[in-house]
Amino acid sequence: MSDESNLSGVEKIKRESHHLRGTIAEELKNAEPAFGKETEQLVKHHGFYQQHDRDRRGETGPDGKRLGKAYSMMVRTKLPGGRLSARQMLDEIELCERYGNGDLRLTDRQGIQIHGILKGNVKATIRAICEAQMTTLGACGDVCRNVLSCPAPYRNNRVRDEMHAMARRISDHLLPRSKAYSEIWLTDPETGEKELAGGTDSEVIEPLYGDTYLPRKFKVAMALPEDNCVDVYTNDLGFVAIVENDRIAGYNVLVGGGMGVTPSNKNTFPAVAQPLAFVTPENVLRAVEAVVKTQRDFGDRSDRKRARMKYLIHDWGLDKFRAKVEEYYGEPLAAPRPVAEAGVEDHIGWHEQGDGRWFYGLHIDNGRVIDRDGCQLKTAIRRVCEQLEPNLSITAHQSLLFADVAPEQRGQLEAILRENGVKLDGEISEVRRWSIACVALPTCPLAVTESERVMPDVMAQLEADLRRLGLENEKFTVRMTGCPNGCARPYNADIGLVGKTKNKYTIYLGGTLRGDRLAFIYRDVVPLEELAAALVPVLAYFKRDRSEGETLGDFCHRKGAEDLLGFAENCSEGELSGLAGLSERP
Ligand code: SRM
Ligand code: SF4
Repeated sequence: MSDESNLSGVEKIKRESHHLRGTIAEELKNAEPAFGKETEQLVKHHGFYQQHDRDRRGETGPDGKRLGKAYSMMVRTKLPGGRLSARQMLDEIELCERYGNGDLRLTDRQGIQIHGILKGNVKATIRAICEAQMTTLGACGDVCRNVLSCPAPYRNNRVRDEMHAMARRISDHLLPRSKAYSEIWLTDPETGEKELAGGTDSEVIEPLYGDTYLPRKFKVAMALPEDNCVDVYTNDLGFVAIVENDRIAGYNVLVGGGMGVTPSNKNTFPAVAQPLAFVTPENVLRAVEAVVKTQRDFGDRSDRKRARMKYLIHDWGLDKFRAKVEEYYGEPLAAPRPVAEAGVEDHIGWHEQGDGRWFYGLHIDNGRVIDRDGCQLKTAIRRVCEQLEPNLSITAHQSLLFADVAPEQRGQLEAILRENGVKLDGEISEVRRWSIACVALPTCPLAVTESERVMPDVMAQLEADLRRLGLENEKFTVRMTGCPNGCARPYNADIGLVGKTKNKYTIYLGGTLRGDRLAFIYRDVVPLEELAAALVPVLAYFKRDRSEGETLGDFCHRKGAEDLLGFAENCSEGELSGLAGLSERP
């Protein structure tokens, strides 16, 4: 248990907030463009972040004086398993145009973000999201975040639906119970009347979380052994379904994943989750509670850099952690079942659902839903939703699935995409399909450099190099972030590009598509313009020395950093050119 005298500032803010109320309601009434420092921490639990436009830093007014920060809010919708209806997607699009900066951002946790909302419009935005039967409650803050589950709408057996239903149950179970959310966002300030349902009350206000909620964010995901498309190993708590006779017999429980690193603190590190136990479906919520209580009571509340559950497990060891979880669970936990974890799908392109209908996975570059010259992606999605009314789901790769499309509607869907300049799956390179980048500049306050905005150029260079090497059909992940916090999960990718300082990146290699192994540092402080070139020797070496069927990540893992660097330093230009046709490199 944490020492009361040593609590971090955020712990005190939460404790004194009267269950997430603080002075949010009062501050909403004033004309200031921003919330105060303490409220900035609290509003995260309600599903939004206070940000400012970093492109506009240092702007001056007509008098030549520096203007203040251009504040706005980013509101995040939480969608368990990433599912939403066409109507809900249309509502999100309308909201980003009415109150936001005009585009949507699909996240790698199957959520939706609207950026650029002025403080005066945040209440209307949250109300509208709730009116559309979605929520922002707990999308951020020290609680359980969006619960991930495979978004593919296969209907030939009930496995994915059962898993999705369980993700919803976990998500509902771990919602904050305080009425603060409905009071502040869903109640008429004049009459005090509650206008929309939301938030429940009970005698004990937060029976699970307590007055100070969790020490830090808490992430849960559910995956299938043959399809870890949600990257289950990067979560605090993961569930891998054990399927018998087309039904889920239970889940292997994984604990302690997490990506964030603080380079100045050598005691911080990324971790992939480890197997803890096996539970049957009826015991999942009990197990979730037991793990959450263990982290609630023993997670570090003095140092937010070491407050995630991965550090508790590291400091205690898995056996001590399991023993404590079992105390809360009330009996010994069964050992995890042996399971061959094989694959990962991105669900892009056409797939028969198993009920005569189809789903189409639309790759979206870094999740940004925007109309640009030559590619009217937002318009295309709007038209598909209006005309075909498909069910939708967001993938953990920041992309979108249109579900339940009748066979005779397939042509119409493709035509809408084509008319709006949106590329179909066959026109997108393998490397682009499997790449993601975090938001970074200009909205993320923690970014030290660019990510989403430069990723398309890095992709274009890599696409050209891979073509020259004859490796364009290789399947591997490239994930880029604008700082070491790891939002695009770069530390378990085949190639991770992590922002180190302005315009410079650390290159990680040797993770895997399956996501169950950490990558190592290959090169540090590499300028943006040299990233693709720095990877060419690795790709060329892979082409020459890979064993049959070996993936890029497995090859790099086998060789290790020293060997890869040795090859890069010693191979002659001639050898590289021979392997890669690099004389043609522009
Ligand atoms: Fe993240 C903080 C964006 C997934 C680890 N993340 C942030 C903030 C909110 C910056 C801030 O604290 O002010 C970023 C907002 C940028 C913006 O302008 O939109 C941000 N994170 C994102 C998103 C949008 C990235 C994306 O491009 O998709 C993802 C939103 C997911 C969602 O819908 O909930 C997002 N963040 C992740 C993931 C990936 C995942 O969860 O699967 C991670 C790594 C896994 C993990 O949590 O360990 C991640 N974000 C972080 C961290 C480091 C946490 C840590 O333990 O050290 C921070 C910083 C923090 O919490 O202090 C952070
Ligand atoms: Fe921001 Fe860093 Fe997360 Fe990218 S990885 S969104 S730069 S916090």
